[in-house]
Amino acid sequence: MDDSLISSAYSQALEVIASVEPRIAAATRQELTDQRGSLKLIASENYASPAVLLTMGTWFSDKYAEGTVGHRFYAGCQNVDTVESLAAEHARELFGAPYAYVQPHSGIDANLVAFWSILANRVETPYLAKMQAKNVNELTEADWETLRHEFGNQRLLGMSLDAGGHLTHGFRPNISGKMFHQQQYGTDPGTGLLDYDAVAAKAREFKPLVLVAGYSAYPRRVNFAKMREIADEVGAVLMVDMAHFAGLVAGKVFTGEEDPVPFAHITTTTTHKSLRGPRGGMVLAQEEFAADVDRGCPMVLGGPLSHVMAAKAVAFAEARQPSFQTYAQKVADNAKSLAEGFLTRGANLVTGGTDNHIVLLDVSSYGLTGRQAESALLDAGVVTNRNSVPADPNGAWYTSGVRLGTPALTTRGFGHDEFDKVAELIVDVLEHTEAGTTKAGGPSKASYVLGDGVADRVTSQSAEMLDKHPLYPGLVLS
Ligand code: DSN
Repeated sequence: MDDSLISSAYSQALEVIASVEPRIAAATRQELTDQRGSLKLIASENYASPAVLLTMGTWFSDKYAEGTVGHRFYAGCQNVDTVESLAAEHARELFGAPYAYVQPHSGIDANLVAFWSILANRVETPYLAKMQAKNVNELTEADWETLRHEFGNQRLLGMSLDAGGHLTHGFRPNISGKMFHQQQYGTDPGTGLLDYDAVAAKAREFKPLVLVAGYSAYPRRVNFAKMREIADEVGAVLMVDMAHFAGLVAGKVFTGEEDPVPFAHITTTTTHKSLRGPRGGMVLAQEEFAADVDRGCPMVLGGPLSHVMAAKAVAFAEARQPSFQTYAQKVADNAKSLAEGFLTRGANLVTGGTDNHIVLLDVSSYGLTGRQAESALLDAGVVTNRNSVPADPNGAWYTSGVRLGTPALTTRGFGHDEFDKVAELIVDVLEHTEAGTTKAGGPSKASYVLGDGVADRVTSQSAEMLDKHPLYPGLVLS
């Protein structure tokens, strides 16, 4: 693509925005400057292409389109139908899925659609029979009472938050932990790895309706064939949340038993993490669940964001190119380089390494909480997020870990040497940060003291790498 086209598209768009609210145009420019000038290591972030970003900024944003393709509750949806059909078709091809639902606005929305689809599909109530007969009006008050009881009395088994699961996998403060009776499986206390026998034993005892696999902070691959065996043995539906690693599935890094799509009844994802698309969600399903998933809007979703569905189609088209497979492999290779960089410098990694895109650094050996480490790193231009480690003594707010991911900097072109250097810079910051004290002089889990000159030293060394691998290299704003 001609760089001058992108430069003029954004420059002119910013002029238009500035003519109405200059502070938003200024903040948008500043965001680009900040993203260009920092080491983005948040495992769930990436940089979408200009084509994906530009697709979101159109008049599709103005169109309501509740319903499904060809069956809308609003008139005039012919172009939205084209967009949604294309996005779903690309998604089915990309992931080899029988059915794709591209309307969810986020990962949490996608998971809600999945939960309600599973309940509607699997819970034996008069409601189900009457829904299938398409005559919901036949439901009596007694039917509704049974429905409320049955739907509210189901069990979900998911990975615990501190082992790397996600809050929507049955964590109490999330609706998933309230709408289901929930239990969690963890990881082996010695190795930090998933223990499939332990998951199976828990599933046999708990007998969940839904077994959730997938993670947002587990630095290892999962064998989804084994998870499906466990689900089948106890009669559960296997739901996989691949939000974090969808790019590694699309890019054919995770194949065979590591590819969740053939094994899961329902697979959910976001589209903006390793998949490098617009901010949004998606549900892939086996045919058996398609009709229930299709009811996502208006069941639990508001009207679809047509401009984002259009951008999903563009991103999926990009991900179907061979170059995306090269990218995805580099994401995984770079995570290994980052992990090795830490291990050779004496750092402590949960599970002792990685074989996906995540490195989970346990910062307690530096005498810091995750929150202190995250803040000190940010001072040095290294953007990360604090994260619990298994059995975290500091809980989910302060934590003892920092989660790092390679998708974003790999998009910028960082390779082995740069990620080794990133590990060196992070260790430099952590070794020169001390836990601070509270106002009363006691130990603090939040305040910290970063050594003199460390931030400047790290920032200038980062700048060399960031300059060598610019973000949106041809984009020059006038
Ligand atoms: N916020 C995403 C993450 O950082 O993993 C998932 O919720």
